[in-house]
Amino acid sequence: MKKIFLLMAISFLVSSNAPSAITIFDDSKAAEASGLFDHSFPFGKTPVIDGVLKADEWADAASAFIDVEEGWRVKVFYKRHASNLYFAFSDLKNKGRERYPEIMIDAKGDRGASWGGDDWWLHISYNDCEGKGRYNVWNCTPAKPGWKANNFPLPDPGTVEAEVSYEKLGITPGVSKMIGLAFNVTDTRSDYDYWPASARLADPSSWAAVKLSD
Ligand SMILES: [Ca+2]
Ligand SMILES: [Ca+2]
Repeated sequence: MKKIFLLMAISFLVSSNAPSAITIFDDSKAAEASGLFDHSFPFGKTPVIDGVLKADEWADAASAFIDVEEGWRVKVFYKRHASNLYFAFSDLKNKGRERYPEIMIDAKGDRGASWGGDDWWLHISYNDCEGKGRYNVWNCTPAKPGWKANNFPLPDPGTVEAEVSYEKLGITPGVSKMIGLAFNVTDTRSDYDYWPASARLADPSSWAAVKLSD
């Protein structure tokens, strides 16, 4: 019965050109594999954006991970408070190499297959880079309006914390809604690894559906 339901849900998504609404799956593993797992974006206490993960600072966050290669796993945390979304990435360095975190947000949660004006790309490396409706926009500066992060160079193991305001994203705080969310750790040349693993930078419909609710 679960498989039948899932096949029906997938066939609806494939056949419909309409913006896909929230799809309820009853098979969480298959839903996660499809990138449509319903994650929640928990409300938590405000962290200090200093590149140091203090004890309990992220204990109330949701977590995810990105396997770069065997023996190299980047951990990701995300949570929200009254007017900001918060993110942390740890283990961005391994044996002298580094990966730069990127946060992708489909603010309307419309799951468009191509980038729209509500889709954001935030890149953190030696500077901050951002794109609204575009990605790989390399007009990078030490800081950008509406969000902040600690930048490279980083001490081992490589930790970035970031704060992104609801206002920047055009999201009204305190309103229960679905957004699209994905993370990427990249060397900016040839290597890209994502959460969800099936996510792709070019396709916002491949990002995770995450619930902002109070
Ligand atoms: Ca901190
Ligand atoms: Ca969108």
